[in-house]
Amino acid sequence: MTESPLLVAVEDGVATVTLNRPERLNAFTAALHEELAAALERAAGDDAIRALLVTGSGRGFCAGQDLSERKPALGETRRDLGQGLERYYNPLIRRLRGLEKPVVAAVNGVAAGAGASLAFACDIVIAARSASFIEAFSRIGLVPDAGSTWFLPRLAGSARAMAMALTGEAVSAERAAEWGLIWKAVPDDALMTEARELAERLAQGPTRALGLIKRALNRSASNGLDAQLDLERDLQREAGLGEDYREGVAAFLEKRPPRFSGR
Ligand code: LHQ
Repeated sequence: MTESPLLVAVEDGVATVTLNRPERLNAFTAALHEELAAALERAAGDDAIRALLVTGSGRGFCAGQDLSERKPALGETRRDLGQGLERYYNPLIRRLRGLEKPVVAAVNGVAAGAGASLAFACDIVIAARSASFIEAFSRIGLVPDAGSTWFLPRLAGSARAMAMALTGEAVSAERAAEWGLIWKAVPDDALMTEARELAERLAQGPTRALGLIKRALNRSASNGLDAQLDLERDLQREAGLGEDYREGVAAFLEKRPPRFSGR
């Protein structure tokens, strides 16, 4: 039996999603995309899942599109790569950003091409010190996709974004953290423990409020201050009606840790 390209395990409110094509550094195939889309749909609809942890098996995180699947056929002069983006990558990035639950990426090794985009689309990225981020697209005559041209300048600034995209040079995990591309770089052997602890902590948090925080920060990328102030008012109204707000305040006043239900 062939192994599934995606492993999903749900424990303590965390769905751990492991890209599982280690012999190809977890490069994306159509089958991997289909399984990832199903896992994200499930995570969105299942109240028992309150945080996601995305990682890769083996020595890589994700090497982007599996190039052997997209190789132009002999004699073929044109191939519409936009179709693959429309069908798989763009919905993936939209699903991750739109999922109103925290998504942690544990980048265990190289994240290249759309694999780097995948990491940048997650909410909190922790990387092993030996990991690296490569905007590999220009190396093969392509343009950064799956959100990279949106994420990079916002996370690292336009000078770094432009140099990464034009040169395709690898950026180490530590430099990525210095630049603000990711949350932090940790020793390789601490990666999974740290990432799991973080995901578990988030899964015990006020899930509804965490989802609204995510929505607010995502919208701030395109909103002016006035629109953002209005949005904060609306979201705070919503959060203030939640059970978790009542519990948070009660726990504070009673000097005890809160027990959030996620509602
Ligand atoms: C791979 C891959 C891979 C297949 C490693 N495919 N086998 C594109 C087109 C269409 C529509 C939508 O959007 C996209 C988005 C994209 O993502 S384009 C960018 C695609 N990705 C790349 O160009 C990266 C290609 N990979 C690499 O440059 C290197 O593998 C990196 C720098 C990631 C890692 O280098 P090494 O650590 O030296 O590993 P390696 O190259 O030896 O790779 C290990 C194996 O994995 C190797 O197979 P082999 O049979 O020789 O052991 C590679 O061929 C295979 N592999 N990436 N994307």
